Amino acid sequence: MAEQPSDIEQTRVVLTEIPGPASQAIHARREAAVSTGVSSGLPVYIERGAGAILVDADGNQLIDLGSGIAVASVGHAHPAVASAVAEQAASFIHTCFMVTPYEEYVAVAEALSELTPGDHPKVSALFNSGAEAVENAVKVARLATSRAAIIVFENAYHGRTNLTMALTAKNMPYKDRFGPFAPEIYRVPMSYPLRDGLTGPEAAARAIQAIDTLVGAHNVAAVLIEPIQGEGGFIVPAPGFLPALSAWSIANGVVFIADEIQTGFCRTGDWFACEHEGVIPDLITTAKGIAAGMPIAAVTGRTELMDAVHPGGLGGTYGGNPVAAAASLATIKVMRDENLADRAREIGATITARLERLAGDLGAIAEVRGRGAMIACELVVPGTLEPDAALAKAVVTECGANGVIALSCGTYGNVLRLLPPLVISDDLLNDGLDVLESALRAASS
Ligand code: PLZ
Repeated sequence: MAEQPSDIEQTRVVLTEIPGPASQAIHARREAAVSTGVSSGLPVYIERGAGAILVDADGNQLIDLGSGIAVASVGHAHPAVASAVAEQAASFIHTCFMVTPYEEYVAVAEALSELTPGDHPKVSALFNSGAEAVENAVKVARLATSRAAIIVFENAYHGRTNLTMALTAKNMPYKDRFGPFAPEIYRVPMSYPLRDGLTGPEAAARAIQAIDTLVGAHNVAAVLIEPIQGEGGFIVPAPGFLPALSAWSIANGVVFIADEIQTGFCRTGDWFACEHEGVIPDLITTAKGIAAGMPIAAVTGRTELMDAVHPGGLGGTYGGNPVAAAASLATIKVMRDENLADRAREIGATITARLERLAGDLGAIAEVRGRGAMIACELVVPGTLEPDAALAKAVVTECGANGVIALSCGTYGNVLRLLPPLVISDDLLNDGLDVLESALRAASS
């Protein structure tokens, strides 16, 4: 199938109020049909997309600075991914790998062995969502070590299933009244340079002391950590924190699991965020950017850990579905061919420079942080470190009204985060940032 260039121009176009009348009409139907338990940040109903532009039901062209939460890294409806999906769907859609396997699954596992950090023998198992990958990494670590305790961190986000709710830190909206939660999960302090002022080794010593005191190293199956925390506020641990935890894990027979579901696949300017400090995880969980929006996730790790599991111990009906696997292979090829890790660094440099200039003018920006095309600013009441969630919310709303999709995050909801598609042009990025900047200036004045 030929790769059709899209007819959607990479420019922002605002034709109506946002959400416009067509979106509002669909929204009225939604209110009668969809649970209010599922909410949408910006209820514009999307009809088409290309690159970094989403087109809504009213014909508005929105700049996507969120990539559907770090998923559409190669851009929306990339022609190579779209044709891989169409070709695979026309060929066969499903067999269940546990019933009759197919090559695409194997090829994704091969790519993961090659791309993930470390040149030790590795194998993968494929799943449908990030949460499912995290659950399975925990299963593998517990079985391989015959230990139960899992160490997680303040501000962590690992999913919404029962086990992953227990692993996730924040109560609202993820956990409130959904318990009881899974046992043997222990939360220890994270390195959060803005708020703890500690060096990486100091913060690691604090976390390790908590583990030794509260749990005992010999009871610990795994340390599970996002190398840069995503939902928790784009918190970049101080240099040395991750290497110290990794070294402690090795010394104590503890499985070090990097949750790279949000940070992986070129987002931070490397294939994986762990690479930045040369950390080699025993197991790594991936999803999101791996397949540009088709649901697929993976656990990749040391063969001796992964293969400790009895045959049939891991699986699921759809895990590594052929269409999603074909999308993943096409996505990885685009990332390689278009050198998107380097592009992520350029995007990060542009965003950081602009936000830092703005931080010079606005006391509300306590810190600009992140890596590659995963950049955030933390908003506070000027002159304090008191989180200002209302300001973050006002800015996101104002961006939406002007045709820019921006996201907030953070345990305190006070962090504005930028995760643009890595194929965004400089012009479009700067237009989006102009809107964001005006919104921030207006809302904080
Ligand atoms: N681990 C590090 O970022 C998903 C969730 C949004 P799933 N983050 C976005 C929301 O409110 O549900 C995520 C992540 C990290 C695990 C997950 C979970 O991935 O594919 O959403 O299950």
